[in-house]
Amino acid sequence: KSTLPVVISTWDFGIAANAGAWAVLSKGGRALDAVEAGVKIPEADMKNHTVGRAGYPDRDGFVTLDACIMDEFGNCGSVAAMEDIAHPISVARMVMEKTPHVMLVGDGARQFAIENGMKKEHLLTPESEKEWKKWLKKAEYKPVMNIENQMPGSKYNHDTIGMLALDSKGNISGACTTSGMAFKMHGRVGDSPIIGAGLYVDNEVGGATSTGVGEEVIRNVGSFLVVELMRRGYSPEDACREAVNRIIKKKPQTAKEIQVGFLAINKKGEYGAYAIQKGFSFAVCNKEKQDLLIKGKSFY
Ligand code: SD4
Repeated sequence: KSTLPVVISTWDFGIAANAGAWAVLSKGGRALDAVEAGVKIPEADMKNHTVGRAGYPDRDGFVTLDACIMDEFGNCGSVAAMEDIAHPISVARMVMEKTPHVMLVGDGARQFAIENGMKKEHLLTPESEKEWKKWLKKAEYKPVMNIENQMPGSKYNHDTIGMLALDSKGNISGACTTSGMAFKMHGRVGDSPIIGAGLYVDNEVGGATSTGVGEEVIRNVGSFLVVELMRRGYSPEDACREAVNRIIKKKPQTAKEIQVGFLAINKKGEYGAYAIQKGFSFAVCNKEKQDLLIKGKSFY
């Protein structure tokens, strides 16, 4: 349970991202502005290889980014498999606000971003390129569980950032952004830019977001499921646990080998999380404490 305003986000790099959101929320700003400002921090972080600039490329060497955003009115915008633009979350917001559409992908998303003043940049850093070349030697695609603990220079290597905020008026918005699974197939899109899978908010109920192997989240329409369970009276943690259980029940063998984590908040500011595997954490920021990190519970 938390006082308003409040912002929560996935993984320990969520602490820095929450600080960006808090700068907006603490001044009475809108949740939508807060989540955009917040997730732009890991998007810009050169040490973070799973979100935005400096993200790991796909197996053909292209950094392709996925992001989506959703506000208290149910407006949403999304970009997928977009190259050369460092802040996909801002492009997703422009899709939401400036077009009649919800989702733009690939070249069309990049073209729209550039037409709207975003800078074209080379996003593959020498460090990420080196990791990719190392990977190419075996070219074995096996998503790494809790990648943040296992990659070299580990402190800043994390997965997707999903963020949910309630502003001082009690309105909710959410954002989700990622470079997707490292060394994925070219053109692969995960759950993160898909409304209902990687992110969902409903101003009557609350919001949810996810991280981990996106395929399993898409199959179960994970974030929408979590929100609908909260609508039926589940606490945020119980709703996240039920969504995780669904994934495990459908594919028990797969579930043993992968990580998926859900994070949720309801309109009262109560929050919770649940993951398949140990190692998932989330960051919470409100008036009382700005850098709280909570270990998510897990099935295994
Ligand atoms: C995806 N959910 O593209 C994202 C990536 C992620 O751990 O969170 N990886 O499937």
